[in-house]
Amino acid sequence: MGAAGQGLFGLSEPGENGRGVIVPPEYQEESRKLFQRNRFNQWASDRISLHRSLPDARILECSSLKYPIHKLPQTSVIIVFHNEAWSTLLRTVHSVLDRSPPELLREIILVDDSSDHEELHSTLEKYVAKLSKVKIVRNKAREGLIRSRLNGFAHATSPTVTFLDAHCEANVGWLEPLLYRIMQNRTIVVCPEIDVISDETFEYTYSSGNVRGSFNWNLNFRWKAVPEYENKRRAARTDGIRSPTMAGGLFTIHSQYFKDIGLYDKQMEIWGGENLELSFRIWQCGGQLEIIPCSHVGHVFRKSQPYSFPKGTGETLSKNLQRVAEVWMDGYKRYFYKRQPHLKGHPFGDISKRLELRKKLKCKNFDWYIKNVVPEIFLPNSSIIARGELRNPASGDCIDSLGAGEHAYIGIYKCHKQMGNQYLVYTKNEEIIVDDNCFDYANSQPSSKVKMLDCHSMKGNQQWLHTKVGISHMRHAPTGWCLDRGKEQFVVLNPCNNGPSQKWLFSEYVER
Ligand code: LR7
Ligand code: MN
Repeated sequence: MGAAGQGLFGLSEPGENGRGVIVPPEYQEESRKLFQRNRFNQWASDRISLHRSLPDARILECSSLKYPIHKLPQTSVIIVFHNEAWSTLLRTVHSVLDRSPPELLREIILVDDSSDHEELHSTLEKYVAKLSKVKIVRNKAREGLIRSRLNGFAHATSPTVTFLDAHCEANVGWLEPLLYRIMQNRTIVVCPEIDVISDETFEYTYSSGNVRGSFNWNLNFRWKAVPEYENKRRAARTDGIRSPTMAGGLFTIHSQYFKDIGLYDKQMEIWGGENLELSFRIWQCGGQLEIIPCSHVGHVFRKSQPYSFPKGTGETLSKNLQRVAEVWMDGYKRYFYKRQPHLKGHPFGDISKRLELRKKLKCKNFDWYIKNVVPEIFLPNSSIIARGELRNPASGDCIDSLGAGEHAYIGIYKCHKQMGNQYLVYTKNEEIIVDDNCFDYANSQPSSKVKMLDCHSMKGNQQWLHTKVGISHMRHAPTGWCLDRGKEQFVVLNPCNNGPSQKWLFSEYVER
C-alpha cells in the first residue's frame, strides 16, 4: 500500500486519489433516485473502492512531525448511523482501519440508530464479523444521534473516544496528532480539519485550513476566518487552532474527561444543538477546544437531511437549541429569542440536571465565554437604527438569508413574520446585517446580486443609506445605486428609479 493508502485496483479506478465520479447519461435516472434516498450521490459512491486512496491533505510541516506512538493513548472510534448508505458507512470504517496505527485503534463501534435498510442488518453483521476490531451496537428504538453516541460510549473501552459521522474518510496520519494533543492535556478536546467530499461527485477537496467554528444568534453553527490574534498566538502552523465551537460530528475526547464534564444532554433529540452545547460547556467549564491542522478527515456535506424527525424538524431543533440557550447563555439568550420570538414561552423540558451540572463544575458565565473565547463575534446590542424584517411592501416579500451563511447571495422570500432567517439589523455604522454578516456589493455592473460577507466596519462596500421618511430606499453609498427586489430569488442593485421594487421598510425602528 502506498503512502496515501492506495486502493486495490490502482490509480486509474473510479474515485482513486480522491477524484470525483461523473455519472454517464444512461445512469442519471438511477442516480437521481438514489440521491433522494441519502441526499448525496450514492451511485457515485457505490462505484468507488471502500479502500480508495486520497491525496495527502496535510501542509508540508506536518509530514515531518514524529509522534511517540507507544506513549499515545488508544482510542475507540464511535460511528452512529440511521439508514446510512452501505458504501459510505463501510468506506468510513475502512478508512479508519487502513489509516490508523493498529496499536492506537482499540475498536470501532458502529451504533445503529434503528435503521430499517435491510442490508444494514444481517449483511452488515456478516461483513463486520470478518473485521476483528469492529463491533455493532443497536438501539431498540430511534434515539437520535445524541443518545446513540452515548450508547456507543457506554461500550467503549479505551482512554479516549473519537466520534465520526457515518460518511467520512480518514486521511493519512489523521489519528496521531489528535491523540498526542490529548496526551499533553486531557482537557483539550480536538477536532480534525474537515475536508470536503462532494455530495455530487465524491471528489475529495482540502479545506482551506484558515477557518474555525463559531455561531450566529439563530444558534446555527458557522465557520469563520481564524482571527489575527489567534494566528499570532500560535507558534507554528502545525499548532492547534483554538475554536469557539465545533461542527459536532468529528472529534476526539478523553473518556474520563467526557464523563467529568457531563457527557451530553440526554434530553436532546435526533439532530442539532448538541455541538454548541458541548462547545460552550467545554470552554465555560475549564476545558479547551482545538482544531488540529495536521489531522485531516473528509466528510460528505449534504444540503438537507434524508431521514425523518418523528416529532417534526422545527419542533425538535428548536427544543434542542432552547436547551442550549437556557442552560449556558445567561442574558445573551435574548439575542436568540429576538430572532425566534415564537419560541418565547415554548416548553423545552426539564433542565434542572444540566443547571446542577453547571453549578457543580463551577463553570464560568457566558459573558466570560464571549469576551475571552470569541470576542470578535457580532453583538446585536450596539448602536442599532432598525431591526426585524426588511420588507418590500409592493411585493410583500422580505430579505431572507435562505439559511445560507457568509459568501452567499442575499435572498428574498415571502414575509413570514417568524424572524429567524428574516431577522436583520441596520446599524448606526450604516451596515445592513443578516445572519450576522453584512450586505456587501463589490460589482461595477448594475443588476448584480448582493453578497453576505463578514462585517469589516470600514463602511466602503458595506455602507447603505436609508431613511425612514419619504422614499425608503436602501442606497449603496459607493455606487449610489438602490437595492431592488428584482425578479429572482435574490435581490440586486440598480440605478435608483423611485419605483416600488426599490422601497424598503424595517419592521422596527429604534429611537435614535
Ligand atoms: O436520528 C439520527 N440518528 C443518527 O444516528 C440522525 C442522525 N444520525 C447519524 C447520521 O447517520 C450521521 O452519521 O448522525 C450522524 C450525523 O448526522 P448528519 O450527517 O445528518 O449530520 P450533519 O453532518 O448534517 O451535521 C452536523 O451537525 C450535527 C448536529 O447535530 C451533528 O453534530 C453532526 O455530527 C455534524 N456533522 C459534522 O460535524 C461533520 C461536519 C459538518 C459541518 C459543518
Ligand atoms: Mn454528516
